[in-house]
Amino acid sequence: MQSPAFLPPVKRLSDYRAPEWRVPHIGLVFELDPARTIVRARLSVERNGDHQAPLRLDGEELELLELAIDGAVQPLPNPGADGLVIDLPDGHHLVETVVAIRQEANSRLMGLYASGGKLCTQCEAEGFRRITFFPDRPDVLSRYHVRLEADAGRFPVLLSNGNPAGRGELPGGRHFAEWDDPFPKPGYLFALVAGDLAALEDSFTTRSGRKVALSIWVGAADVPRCRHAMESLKAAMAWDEAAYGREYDLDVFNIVAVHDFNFGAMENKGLNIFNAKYVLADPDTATDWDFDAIAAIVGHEYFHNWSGNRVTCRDWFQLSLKEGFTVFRDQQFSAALGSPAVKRIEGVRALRASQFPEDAGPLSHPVRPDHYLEISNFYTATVYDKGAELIRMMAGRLGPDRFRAACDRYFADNDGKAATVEDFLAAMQAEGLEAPLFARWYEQAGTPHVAVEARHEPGAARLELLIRQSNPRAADAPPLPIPFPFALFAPDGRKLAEEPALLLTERETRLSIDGVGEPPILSLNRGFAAPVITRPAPGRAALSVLAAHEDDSFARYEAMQQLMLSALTDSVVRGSAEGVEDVARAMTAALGQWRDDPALVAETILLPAESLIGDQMPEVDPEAIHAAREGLRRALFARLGDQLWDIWHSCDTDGRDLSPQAKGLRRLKGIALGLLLATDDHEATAAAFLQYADASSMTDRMSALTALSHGNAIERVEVLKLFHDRYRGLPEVLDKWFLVQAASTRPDTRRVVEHLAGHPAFDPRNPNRLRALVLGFGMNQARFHDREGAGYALLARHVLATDRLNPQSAARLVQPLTRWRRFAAPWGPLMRAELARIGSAPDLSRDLTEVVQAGLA
Ligand code: B3K
Ligand code: ZN
Repeated sequence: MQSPAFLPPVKRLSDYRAPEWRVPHIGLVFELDPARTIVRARLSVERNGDHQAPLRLDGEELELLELAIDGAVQPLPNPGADGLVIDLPDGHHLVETVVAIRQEANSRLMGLYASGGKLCTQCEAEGFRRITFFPDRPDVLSRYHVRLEADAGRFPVLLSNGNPAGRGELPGGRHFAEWDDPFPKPGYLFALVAGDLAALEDSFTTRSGRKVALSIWVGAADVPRCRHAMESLKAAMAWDEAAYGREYDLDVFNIVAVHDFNFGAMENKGLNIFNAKYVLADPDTATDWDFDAIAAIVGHEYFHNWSGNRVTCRDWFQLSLKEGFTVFRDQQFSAALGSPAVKRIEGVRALRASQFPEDAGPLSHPVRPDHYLEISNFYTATVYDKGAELIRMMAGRLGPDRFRAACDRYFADNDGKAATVEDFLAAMQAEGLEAPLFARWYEQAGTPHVAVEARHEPGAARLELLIRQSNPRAADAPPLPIPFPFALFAPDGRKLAEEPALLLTERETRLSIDGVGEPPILSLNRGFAAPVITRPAPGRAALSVLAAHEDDSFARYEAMQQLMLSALTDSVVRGSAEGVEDVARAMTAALGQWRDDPALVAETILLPAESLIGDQMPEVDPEAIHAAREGLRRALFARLGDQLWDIWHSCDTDGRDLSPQAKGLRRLKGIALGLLLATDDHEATAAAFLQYADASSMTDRMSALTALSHGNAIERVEVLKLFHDRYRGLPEVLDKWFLVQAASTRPDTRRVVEHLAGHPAFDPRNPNRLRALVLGFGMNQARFHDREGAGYALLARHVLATDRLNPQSAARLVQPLTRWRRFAAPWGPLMRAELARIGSAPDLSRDLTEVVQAGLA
């Protein structure tokens, strides 16, 4: 493989230095124009400490038109590839620049760009330097005053951060708006939006009596579909006051939805910008999953106002300080809105589906990484989701009152500052947490393993436990503090003992429990208290007992999952169908309780994804796994058909009913339908078609479409056409149509994906569409991995084409190939070859280079 001609230097946490210059105030004037925007910046700069270093301003793809120092126009310097270096004699100066930006050529969607006739920005992590010359690092905090000028007809709405500070007419049909943000912030939180937008408006009065005007801005036709996002926002504002004592601090809060966006949403101060997919919803266009995701993301971005904006990060290595904490906060919020047990199950499933494999693969890194090439590659499941698990462990250890006190202290001590993980830990320690131990979790990559050996002494009625922790990725690293609650059950299901507060702190822990007269069944890491892998999994007899009798709902779910995984891995490795009867029995019992808690039963009976089955195997054979899982589905259909039909007939809901109960019924109905379609059974395909046609919600419509999408029934073709024709005008809904076909396990899926890449509605510049079709296919384990490597070649073509347009997207798209080491021949070697071919292409972006290099190393 040819090495890249140019590799920018690796950035290291250990190289951190305080900024040499501060910028207490910045004034910005934007002369917005569809083709070429002029940006005038006035920076008051201030030397930070006793040194002679020049002022360094980052800048990228900016055309410098003017430079003035303290009012004196300077000869135009030639900016280097990454910015301006200016020698300044004194301690305080005024630096003024004028630059031009050609935002219509911006397909990276970083900095100022155009989306559907609107102009908008994305600055995190390093996009502000694509707008103006500035020290673009999170520890340089400034007060912003912004003036936007634009054509009044084309851009009637002009928004920026903070509070409105004036607006008026200008000659030539132009107008202006001014915005003032009283809270100092780093450049990554800057935002502007200009366009022809309409708002859903509402208000929220904070507990101290501040009336905040709330607006969600979209195209006029979409205003009615913003109601759920607005209700979610108000709920989030009230929840943050009640749960964390955090109040909103500006007079206005604006959300804008755009269709072209690199990720979910962005927490810019007072002006959140959202991927439209996480704003627009009504029962006809959004599934229950979408409704929940909107509430979670609206909450997440709102919660950043404190965990991220009022207290920001000193440097990007501290990213989890705001992201892990804010994910934890949004998880608590979602739990409060729905069922805590179901939310926990969903959270752990997501962690195992993305973070565990990441931590076991070539992109593994600590929650606080110590180096990176491109920070955009570190907005990962590890930083977000494992980061949230670390906060959860600390919160659990302190208990609600002391955790709240510790958070209050953290916010009070660091308000208006750029903080570090150490600052957070110091606040936790002040309330009694063993912070130096928990700090270790931030430094170590890899998922820890906890192995438990049990010895029962019947004579002494004693159980001896030897518990060993290890981290295969960091063998020499110090042991971690691991909360490890467990319980003991008798074979008849009685609970014998419970240990809710055990904290493992050593490599080996020995415990002796008296009064245990019979050999018990161990239920370990109850509630998934720690993000670890526990070994060995209990045998199927023990799992059947736990699945039926555990009183911790997560542990009951876990036992059922383990039972299914055990049956599936046995079938893959030994071709044995032995486990099926145990699964069928446990499932029959679980289904018997569906009326009590349909959502929980739905989670419990959900078959593990093929990728998760692969994660349990020494090496992945995608064909054998697919065959085993299909075999189990058919066996369950044969044994449980009557019960499943009964559920399918009984779970009708009104699509407008978004209560947890109604959502649970729809979820259960969808999962039941999926099992009923394990074969191309006529009655089942007819039922699916009927469900599609009669659906009063997108949830029912989508579960029918998904269930049909894998089979051969003619109804599949028909519902795909109906769906396309009904939703062709709504991009965030049409994405579902692309995804459902890319995720189909039908043998012709790759050819379908190739065909869809030529569909007039496929636009590789749109991240949502690209993700739906191409990443959707890359994550389809059964069909991405064909024996000729044609799926890999398809992905590679899209990765290389995308890299020219949007490096962040390309670096995400390539990730399925980086897992080649886990796959058996012929797949693994073919994946590696394709990855190497991508790596040898000329002029790869820094983003893609970093991921490909790590994948090949
Ligand atoms: N903070 C942003 C993510 C920015 C991603 C930059 N590559 C959204 C969020 O986590 O809330
Ligand atoms: Zn976030």
